[in-house]
Amino acid sequence: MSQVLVLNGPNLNLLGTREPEKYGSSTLADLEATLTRDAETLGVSVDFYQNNSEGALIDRVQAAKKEGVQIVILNPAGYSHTSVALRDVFLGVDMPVIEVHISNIYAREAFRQKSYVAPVAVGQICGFGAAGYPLALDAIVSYIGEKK
Ligand code: CA2
Repeated sequence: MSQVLVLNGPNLNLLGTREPEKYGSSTLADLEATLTRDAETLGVSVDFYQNNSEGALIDRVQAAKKEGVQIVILNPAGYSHTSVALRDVFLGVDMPVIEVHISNIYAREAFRQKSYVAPVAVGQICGFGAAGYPLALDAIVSYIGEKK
């Protein structure tokens, strides 16, 4: 069974508690429950990790490679716009990544319109709210199928 890791960056543990106009009213736990159900239907295994620290996120990707995870769904949050190191780990361990943003980063401040991860990602989904994560899971199933 294909293994997928869903990785969420800084402050996404606050989902559903503040700024619902930007990030919706679903909590991270709601989102993970939805993805767990979807993964069962799609026949993939899904694991979750959220951390507010750059190094912890990088360590989790390196560990995922050793665990046999095939692909990561990543919302790098604020690190999207700053972190060369979080981009480099995907190249370093040769792990495909799909980037997700809840909001449309291209319709927001100029500093959010550049993502360091985007050029090394298989693709990016943004602007569809929390629904972007299940969309990414669907996309992954096709992507993994095509790679077989
Ligand atoms: O739209 C996205 O998914 C973002 O990655 C969210 C980040 C932001 O820095 C990116 O530019 C776009 C912010 C995550 C903060 O999440 C919160 C959620 C609820 C309440 C407060 C913060």
